[in-house]
Amino acid sequence: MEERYWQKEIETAPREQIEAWQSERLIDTVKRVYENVPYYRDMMDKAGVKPEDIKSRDDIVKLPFTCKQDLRDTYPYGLFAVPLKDVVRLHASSGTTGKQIVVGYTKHDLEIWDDCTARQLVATGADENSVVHVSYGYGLFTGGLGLHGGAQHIGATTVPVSSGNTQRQLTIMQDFGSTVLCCTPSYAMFLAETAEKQGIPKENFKLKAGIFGAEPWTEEMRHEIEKRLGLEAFDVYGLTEIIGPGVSYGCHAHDGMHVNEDHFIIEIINPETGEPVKEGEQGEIVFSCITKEAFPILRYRTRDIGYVKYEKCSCGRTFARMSKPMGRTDDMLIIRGVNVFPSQIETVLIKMGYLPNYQIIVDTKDNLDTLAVKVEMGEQHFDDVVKEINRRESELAGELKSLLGVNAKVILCAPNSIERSEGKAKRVVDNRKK
Ligand code: DLL
Repeated sequence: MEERYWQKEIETAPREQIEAWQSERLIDTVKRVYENVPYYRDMMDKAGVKPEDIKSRDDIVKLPFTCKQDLRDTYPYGLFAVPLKDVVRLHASSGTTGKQIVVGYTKHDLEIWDDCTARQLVATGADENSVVHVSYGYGLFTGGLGLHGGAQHIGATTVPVSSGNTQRQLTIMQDFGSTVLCCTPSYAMFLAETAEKQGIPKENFKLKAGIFGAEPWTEEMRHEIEKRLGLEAFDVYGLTEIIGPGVSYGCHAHDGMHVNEDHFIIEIINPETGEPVKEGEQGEIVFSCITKEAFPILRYRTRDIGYVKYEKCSCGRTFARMSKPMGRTDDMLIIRGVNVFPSQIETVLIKMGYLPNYQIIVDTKDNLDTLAVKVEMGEQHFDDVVKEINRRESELAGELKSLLGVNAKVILCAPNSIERSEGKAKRVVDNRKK
């Protein structure tokens, strides 16, 4: 099949061209924020860097980092670089602790965003004949309106279903002939499960592609969803602070996500030292926005862990590819000194034939951390005798121990006993934080 692009000349531009765009746009953005955002001016003055010091994209390392705390300190509009009258949309992210963070978009920013998500949609094969079913939440969350904008931009028939009401989602998907499904991977799995339970064969759906993101998920889960919904599943990444979904996008190669580098500069740093790491090495992902007018955040520390590579992709795109983030530094659990990401546990569960319906419970006993993993059994296992269930539990515990290097208590539980989410799944209960 011939590869399709939304903006071919940009998505496949030579690396020198991409870097030239980045240099020119970074210089301009730094000037703009220095002039218009007192908070940035102060930060740059404190770091002893002036706009004139930024002569190319390589000088980005001279700029100070921004982090979530800066957004909280300037809540709600303190980092906006244009007057509020030019801001046509606000989005916000709730976060688990502290105040919301608020971001703004000018008309031009929304056009950029539409292009970013349009590139994702077209990379999956979508076009004006597609029926794009958007089940990400609409509202202050960027998922719904982000994909919605891109879908309309490419002229697809856009179905703004938003999240929730699973039964209605399944009916609409069948009756409206949805060809592209956009939602979190955990919700895609739940839709598949519910359809199966109701005896709806996957042939009743016309789905060709799924655009799933907003939470960490594994390659194993991607295959599982593909099999169960009969579609090709693509990974999409983004965060509210940068633009929302469409910061980077998956293609048919499924080998990393293409960063929209004409709008964002990606860096990978050592989270301890703040120094850049080598290409291909894992570290904290940092983004700078180089075309946004209202909220052009620079060197934002995402706390997501991943790596980047610059070689040309087999799809023809030349944009850098970032790996699927394995989680945020703040999602990483430290169990008796060992670092554990929920996604590593998910990999083992799926490999061992379980569905990714699980919950990780961390606690302390006698001042030692304990790790328990509750996993749902499939209907086929549920009739098993206790002895067989015990055997399965120890088998899984053994696999987890060999991959993670820590002991985990595995509790197999009844099908449907773990709560499903319509948005981002809550996988971890850490009772140590109470
Ligand atoms: O989740 C934006 C989004 C909406 C992305 C729809 C993709 C699809 P936030 O709520 O601000 O924004 O959360 C951003 O979610 O820093 C990552 O930790 C995580 N995340 C997003 N996409 C992925 C992904 C939206 N594909 C945070 N894989 C980010 C892993 C992801 N984690």
